Amino acid sequence: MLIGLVGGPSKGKSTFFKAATLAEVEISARPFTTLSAKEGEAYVKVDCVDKEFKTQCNPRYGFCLNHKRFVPVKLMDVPGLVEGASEGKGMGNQFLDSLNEADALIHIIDISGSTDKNGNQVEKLSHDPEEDIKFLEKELDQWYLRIIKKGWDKFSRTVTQTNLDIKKSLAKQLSGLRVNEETAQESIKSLNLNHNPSSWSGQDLFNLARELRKRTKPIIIAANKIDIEGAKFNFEKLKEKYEMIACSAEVELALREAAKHELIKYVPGEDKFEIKKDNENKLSSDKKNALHFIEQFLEENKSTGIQDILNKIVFEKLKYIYVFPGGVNNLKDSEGRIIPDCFLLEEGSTALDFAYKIHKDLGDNFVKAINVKDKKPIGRDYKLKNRDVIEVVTRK
Ligand SMILES: Nc1nc2c(ncn2[C@@H]2O[C@H](COP(=O)(O)OP(=O)(O)OP(=O)(O)O)[C@@H](O)[C@H]2O)c(=O)[nH]1
Ligand SMILES: [Mg+2]
Repeated sequence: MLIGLVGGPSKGKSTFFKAATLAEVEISARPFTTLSAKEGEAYVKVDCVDKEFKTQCNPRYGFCLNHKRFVPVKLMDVPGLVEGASEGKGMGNQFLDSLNEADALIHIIDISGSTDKNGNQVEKLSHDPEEDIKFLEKELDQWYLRIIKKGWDKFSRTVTQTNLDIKKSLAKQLSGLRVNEETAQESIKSLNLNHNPSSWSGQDLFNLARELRKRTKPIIIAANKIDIEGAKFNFEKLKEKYEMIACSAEVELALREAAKHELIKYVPGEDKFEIKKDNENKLSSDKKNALHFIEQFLEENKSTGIQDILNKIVFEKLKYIYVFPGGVNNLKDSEGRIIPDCFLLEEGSTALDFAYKIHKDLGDNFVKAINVKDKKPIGRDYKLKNRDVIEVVTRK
């Protein structure tokens, strides 16, 4: 799974990326700091099943803190987008194509209104963040349209002349945008388009681009820089109209770095942190003040918002579920790790899909599965539920 971070320059994409992945990336108030796309590992946070089994897991990937399991998902940081990016303005459009692979997008906006559309610093609350939301959607639509238009004449002629199945042909033509037959079919239907693409107008193509973009790249808006005084005013104003979560990438980054340097204990997504005992006297007054500010911020906002955004996009927007492989009498792998894995699967996945997700051989030789929690057998078509622990029994 890949989640892309998008938005105008200086809105805080790289700060969000660094806070979520702790990867080294450059952050600065100068617009266009990021020059190329970069991938890193972020995490969704789930309740680990280890507690239910009265044990402590040892994840192979990700980590587990206080029985909260952090399961890896790929995150991508990209350069800032400006108006006209789809026509090559700003950093151009080449990096937009690197978002082809993204399952969903997080749109980072500066809800404090202290950066303009080109990323320049301005008086706070002076730039209307709603403009950024509108322009980004438009740029993404134009990006899809550009790809659709590539080779469109030949494509539409062939489909019309040889009477090809439109949903199949469209899915094939736009597979780079992750358009499948179902998405193609639903989009054509919802736009009331006929099955003769040569007759579609320019407006039809634009509508199709928009429809496909919405279906293949669900978006959550991250209302960033909520820590800046006055930002809440903008947030309250816009939250009725748009689906957005308030966040402070900067506060999350400070917490994650302090935890990395073992100054504090912090479980990402929580509303509190703890200064490690022997550190209390060693902290400089600057650090103490910063931690005090963060403490107040968390008290007021309940969390930095970063984890909420990642979880919401994966579990609510993309509707993934999480399932653990395990054995009825043994939760360890061959290297002694307890409940080493946790897999993210699409809603509706079956026991057989799960077997294939672990290994092709497990799928090919699938006999049955066992629900480890109640030790009952389940068939290949069993629909998996969140927090299931499943043992796959094979022929060999
Ligand atoms: N107050 C506050 N400042 C933030 C926050 N997030 C980012 N910033 C600041 O905003 C500026 C831009 O941050 P970046 O993360 O580099 O922004 P970007 O969106 O990656 O910018 P480009 O790479 O130029 O597109 C930096 O000075 C950050 O310190 C936040 O949550 N609160
Ligand atoms: Mg950046």
